[in-house]
Amino acid sequence: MRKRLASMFGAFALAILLADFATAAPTFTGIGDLSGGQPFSRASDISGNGLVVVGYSGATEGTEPFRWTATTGIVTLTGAPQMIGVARGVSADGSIVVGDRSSTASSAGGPYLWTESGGIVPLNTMNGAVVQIGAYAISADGSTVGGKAFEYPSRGSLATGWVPQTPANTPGTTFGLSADGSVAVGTYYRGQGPMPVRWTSTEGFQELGDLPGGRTFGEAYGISADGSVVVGYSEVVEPYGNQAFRWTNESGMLGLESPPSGSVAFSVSADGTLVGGVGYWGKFTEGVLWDEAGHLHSVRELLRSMGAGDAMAGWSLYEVVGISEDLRTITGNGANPLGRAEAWIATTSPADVNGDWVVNVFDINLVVSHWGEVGSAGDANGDGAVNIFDINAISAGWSHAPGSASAAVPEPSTWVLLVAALSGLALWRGWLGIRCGR
Ligand SMILES: [Ca+2]
Ligand SMILES: [Ca+2]
Ligand SMILES: [Ca+2]
Repeated sequence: MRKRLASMFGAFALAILLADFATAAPTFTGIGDLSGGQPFSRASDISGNGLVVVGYSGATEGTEPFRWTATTGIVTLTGAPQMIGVARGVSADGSIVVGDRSSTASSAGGPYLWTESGGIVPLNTMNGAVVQIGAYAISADGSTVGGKAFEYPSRGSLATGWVPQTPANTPGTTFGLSADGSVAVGTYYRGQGPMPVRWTSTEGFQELGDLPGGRTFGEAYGISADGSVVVGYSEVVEPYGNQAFRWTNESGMLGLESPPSGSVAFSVSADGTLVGGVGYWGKFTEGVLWDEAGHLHSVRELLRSMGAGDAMAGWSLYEVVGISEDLRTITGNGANPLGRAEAWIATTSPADVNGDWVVNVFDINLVVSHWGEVGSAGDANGDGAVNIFDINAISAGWSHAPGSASAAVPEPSTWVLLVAALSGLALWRGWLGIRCGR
């Protein structure tokens, strides 16, 4: 017994030593811009697997759609320049992209769908007539495209072409689709302005409500994978003082925590827990994330508190437009150190094992609950095992936020870490006991 305790103490001491070498940093990367033309890029969406960002960028002949991966960098969508247009949506695996293009001498303009194998497929007809504009969303499985045709909220596929969402008696746009494409969200125009709406084939349009104050006015931009959570904005102070909302069937429309000058939510994670968008503090614009409780966090502060301050030096982060399925990667837009508009991509710290963009006691709890397992849940240091080294990786990567990001969560005082480590050791000991008892 004494020998076992001694060996455990030895492991614990070794882990403490190794903590100094733990690397648990988030990443922040500018996406760059296409060569030639205006030096800017703008992200529209990120694939569910977090590996592909799509958007548009200035190039020699004008604005071209781009597709970005870590290995290829930013490349024009077709590989062939001079397709003037934008990319707005990408499928979960990154292989299918939708957007709009301008007409040229050789091709009609309008919505398109792009695949790695098939290249550009025009989506510009409905019932044989040329559709005006445009494709805004694609379902995670790539089966369904959403947008507007003849100014009406519409959806469709390569097989069906565009189909107006019915009843279609008001102009509007579909901005988001559930993973299987069966639920659409967006806006239609009625009364004082756009109304946030949710649509299914069986129920048709459902107005999502309005936050108190201002006009009855808003838009829905993001939807969870199962279609149960919708995010967007609603006007609360006339004119155009907007507040981000999160809607569920159970709660209805609820306002998310908002800075003094307003906010807009653009994106929600597949599981509905993490929301991304923009917050306005007077003349300052900040990319923000809302946690599951609806609390607001500056992305800049979250990244800085986890140790990515240097990578962001000189950048302004203006908005978050996409979140990967595992919550760990986000994309957005900002201004680079030269003051030019540039898209960016960021990943949370490996020590943030529960993917809420804060490294704190809840990450330790997750490690403890997976103690002794082999696998990725709770593996903060990426060695495939869940043990004391993960507790140390978390303590090394702990969020040290001066602002609101961690205000609700205590700093890792010695007793917190000690209790966590001891409870982990107790579990570990139990696990060893079972193993030795065979
Ligand atoms: Ca209102
Ligand atoms: Ca966390
Ligand atoms: Ca580990």
